[in-house]
Formats: sequence, C-alpha cells, structure tokens
Amino acid sequence: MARNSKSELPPPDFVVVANRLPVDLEKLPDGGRRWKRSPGGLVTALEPMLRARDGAWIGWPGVPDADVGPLVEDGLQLHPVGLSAEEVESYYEGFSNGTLWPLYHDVVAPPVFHRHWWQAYVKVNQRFADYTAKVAAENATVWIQDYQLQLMPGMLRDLRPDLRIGFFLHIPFPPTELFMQLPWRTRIVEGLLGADVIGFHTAGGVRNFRWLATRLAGAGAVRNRNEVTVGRRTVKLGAFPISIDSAQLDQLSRTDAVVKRAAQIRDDLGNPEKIVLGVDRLDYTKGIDVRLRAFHELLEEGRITAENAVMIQLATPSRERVEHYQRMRDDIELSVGRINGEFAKVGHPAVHYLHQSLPREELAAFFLAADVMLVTPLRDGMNLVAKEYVACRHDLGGTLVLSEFAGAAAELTSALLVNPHDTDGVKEALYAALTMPPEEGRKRMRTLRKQVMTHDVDRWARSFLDALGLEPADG
Ligand code: ADQ
Repeated sequence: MARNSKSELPPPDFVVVANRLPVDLEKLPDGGRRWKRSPGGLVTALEPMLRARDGAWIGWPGVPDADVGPLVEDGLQLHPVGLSAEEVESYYEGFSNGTLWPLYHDVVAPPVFHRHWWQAYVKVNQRFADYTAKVAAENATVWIQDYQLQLMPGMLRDLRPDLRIGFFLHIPFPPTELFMQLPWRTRIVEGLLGADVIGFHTAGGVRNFRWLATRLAGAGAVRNRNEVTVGRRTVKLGAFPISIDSAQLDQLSRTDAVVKRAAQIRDDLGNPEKIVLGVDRLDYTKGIDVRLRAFHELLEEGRITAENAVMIQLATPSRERVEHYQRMRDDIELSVGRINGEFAKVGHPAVHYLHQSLPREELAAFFLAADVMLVTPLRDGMNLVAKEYVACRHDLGGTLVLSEFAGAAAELTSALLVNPHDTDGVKEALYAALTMPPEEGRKRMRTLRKQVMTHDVDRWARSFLDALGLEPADG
C-alpha cells in the first residue's frame, strides 16, 4: 500500500508527532518565509534515533494558515500539519492552554470549559491522526507527545492497527478528583488507551491514570501495577522522568567564554555577596510570585540587604495572547517594581527582571554565577531548569531550592525542598541557602550531580522506546 501519498519521501519506520515541529516557519517583512530551527531538549534527544531510522517528525509549523509541504532537513523528514487562525485560538490557546493546562496543574488557575474548544481539539487531533496514518510505514513505531494530542493514540489505532504507538505526557497527570471535572474525561482516557505505552514523569501520574482507566474506560487492572488491559490488548503505563543533555551542558559551562561571562555578570551586578536566580517560561504555574514574595519579606525584615543579595528573574515570553498570562505578567512586573521602589539604589536594583529569551551560553553563565537557584512552581511535570542548573555547577557551587510539587523533586532530593504555598517555608529555605556552609553546599551539589549526570535525556528516550519494544538504532 502506498502510505506516503503526502510526498515522494520514503515511508518512515519511526515517527515522532508533537504539537510543534522542531523548526518554526517565520514570516519575513517582505512577505517571504523561512524555516528557523527551534532547538529543544526533545529534538536533541530524538535526532540521532530519527536519523538512524529514516525517521519523520510531524507537527504544526508555529504560524496559522501556513500551507507548506513536507521537507527534509539534515536527513530528517519534517511534515507540517496546518492549523487555521481559528484553530490556533480554539484548539491551542483554548482547549490545550485554557482548559487542559490549568486543569492538569492542580487548577492553580480556573480551567475554562467551552464546547467549541473541545470540538476543535477533536478535529485537530483527527487531522494529526489522518496525516500520520498516511505517512507512516507498515508496522512503524509512532511516538506521540503531550497534552495537545491525547485523543490521537485512539484515533490512530482505529486507522492503523498495525502501528506500535507510544504516548508521553510532559505535564503532570492530575489527581483523579480534579480530572473528573472535565466534561470529556472518558473520551480523553479512551484516547490515551489507544497507545501501547503511556509514559508519565512520576509514579503519581501512573497511579492517577490507572484509577481513571479502570473507572471510566472499563480497562482491566492486572496484577502488574504498570499495566491495564483494554479488550485483548495490554497497555503499559510507566514513569519516565525526562532529563536534559547533561554532558553537553556540563561541557558548555566549563568553556572559557561561559566562565568569563559568569564573572562579568557578577561584576556588572556590583559584586554582591550572593546572587539569587529564577529562570522560567513566564507561566502562572511556575510560582515566580512566590519567590518574589519571599525575597521581598527577607529585605523588609532586614535579614538581607539589597547590597549583599541581588535577585535576577529571567522570564521567557510565553502564551502572550492568553488573557490569564497577560494579567500574571502585570502582577509580576508590579511586584518587581514595588521591591525596587522600596529597596533599590540608583544604579543598583534589588531585582533584575528580563522578559527575554536568552541564548544557551548566556543562560549557562547565569546558572554558573548564581549562588542560589529558586525553582518554586506550584505544580510542574518535571522542570528542566532545576536539572540544567545542576549540570552547570561543575564547581560544586550554588544551592538549589526546589518545589516539592515539581516532578524533579522525586530525583533531586538533596535540594532544599519547599512547599511553594508556604511563604514562611520558602523564605526560610531561601535564607538557609544564602547562609549555607560551603561544605554542606558542595556535598548536596555532588549528590545532585550524580543523579543529573547519569540520568540524561538520551537515557530517558531509550527507556521509553525500550518499553515500546523498539530495538536500539544501528548507527
Ligand atoms: P516547560 O513548562 O517549558 O516544559 P521546563 O521544563 O522548565 O518547563 O523547560 C523550560 C526550558 O526553557 C528550559 O530548557 C529552560 O532553560 C528554557 N528557558 C526558560 N527561561 C528561559 C530564558 N529566559 N531564556 C532561554 N531559555 C529559557 C514542559 C513541562 C515541564 C517539563 C518539560 C519537559 O511544563 O514540567 O519538564 O515540558 O517535559
């Protein structure tokens, strides 16, 4: 059967499907268009496997109404799936980011349930499934990524029962009571159960999903806690904590350029005793307000001064068209303004706030310069920033303060773990980090590095694909 009717490209044996392609289509001022690589951890981890197997990546090119065909980039097949401007609003900004994102993050913001958003979600998932069914080779392995595509495993199985299908959720799978709020809860669970392997970051996600699969979708529980049965099929469930390209970041942070830049950052800040750092996508789940409050109170109480401790918050712009994000950005910028209004001196802000995306080397230099790293999400699937910080601290310097509600807390137990809802607790942990005896700091960092350097993103991808039964790629 000629599967690949979409193009002249050979039918791929290994297909990754994600909401976004690893390249973005950019519209130029002269009306032209060009592809720009958007390097992320996932691409880095999967690229070697994709190349070794004539793999393909299917995803949205990042701009609405872009009618573009498949292309080959460095030997990698890229297949764009188009979304209309209306679908970007209802499927992506709406159901994915206005319904599922807050619901799956413990409703830290109220999820909005709109039937027309749901309909768009169904339609777009079906489009991804139809496209993948046409492109994938006979008996190919398809790995579907994340919350935007939870109906796709079931839809794809209906179209192509010969495929081996994996699904990985990058955000938390919520407690069952919260998931039950979703009017379309059964459809989502059934959609996911179309996969052969469903991966989560933590064992908690596996437990929550397993309970729902048996209650809502009639899945059978088997003795092995990491499996359920659906008719005659067995679906494996597993915790696969994602990671980063640890060795690459470790190397980068050892380069002369990064080491010098870290020293220069400290110098530019007026050589304070301590630098406190936050690095996040600007999102209400990340608890940026929590850490600003803790820092503010320590200043108010006179336990620290703006001369000896300086805070830097780097925030990548994110989902700027969603209303909740606009409000949250205003709130954060108001807090930064307040703290500086009270405690800054001319030329010496107490909090430096950059609403910018920074290059990798620059980020590594900030990590290396920071004495305290504050990672305080209210809920986070994993949180790669915490692992990136650890990977950059080859000098064993720096202290990580980490929220218990980040998936990373399960592995990074030598961090100072905090409950982000407990302002006093966060404040005390921040103070403890600022005053930590160097020997204790080094001991903690050594243990953290043992974990991060041995559990990288490649190991994550391999363990998932191993569970899916994909042999290691030759080459
Ligand atoms: P995110 O919510 O995006 O990911 P995270 O895991 O922290 O969260 O990854 C953010 C990435 O953006 C990091 O690699 C970080 O270095 C980068 N970044 C942040 N601020 C930046 C800045 N100002 N400039 C440049 N880069 C910046 C989702 C889930 C997470 C899960 C990941 C992977 O929400 O819980 O860890 O997917 O599964």
